[in-house]
Amino acid sequence: MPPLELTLILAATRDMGIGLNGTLPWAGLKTEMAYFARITKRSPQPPALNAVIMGRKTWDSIPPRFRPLKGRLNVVISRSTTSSLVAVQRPDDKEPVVAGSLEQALEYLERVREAGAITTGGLGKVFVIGGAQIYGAVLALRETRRILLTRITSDFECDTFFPLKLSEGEGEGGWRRSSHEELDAWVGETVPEGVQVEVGTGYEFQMWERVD
Ligand code: FOL
Repeated sequence: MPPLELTLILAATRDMGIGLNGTLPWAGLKTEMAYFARITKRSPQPPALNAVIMGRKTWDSIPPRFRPLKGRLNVVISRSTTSSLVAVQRPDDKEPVVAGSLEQALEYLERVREAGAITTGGLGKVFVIGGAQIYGAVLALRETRRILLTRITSDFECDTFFPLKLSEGEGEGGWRRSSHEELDAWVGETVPEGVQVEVGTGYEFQMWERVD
């Protein structure tokens, strides 16, 4: 089997701000949040199940009524987990799978994929949904091929930043912006193009791919 491919998904301001006080810096971007939910759920071939990997602080930031994120295999990374995940843990609708490190989370998903365990249709896409610490660790991995970035064009105060600058034109360190057609093809739907405005906040859906 080829190595697991990881896709980062995030919304960030122009200076790559992603969070403030343990939550999103903006409020009321319902259509943007609906995009996140739809894209992370959508499976290339149902009934395959996609996975979302997140850090413990991101888990805490999700409103309790929305977690685990439904229709996705939720994997939470926490150093204080008691689980060693030696066996393939069976998640349910109430509890996420908890891994003690990013490496353990990826090993777990490899086992799910090879065993075809947990999901009848197998494992679909694997998304990394934050936060900054987890993004930083994942960006260092070769398995990380693409970034679904929602570029927020308004300014917001932030205290947490995505650890890679993706500025218009060329990104830093081997990342290039894909065409809109490439974005549509990869996510499997026609994504609105150009600047979207919601509650007075502008944003644009983008995809970035590793150059090598
Ligand atoms: N990526 C993008 N594009 N936008 C985001 O807001 C975003 N947020 C996170 C990671 N990547 C992102 C992390 N934060 C929920 C809440 C916070 C969060 C991620 C997800 C959440 O509650 N999601 C529900 C939808 C809730 C709703 O419909 O309002 C879900 O089912 O996905």
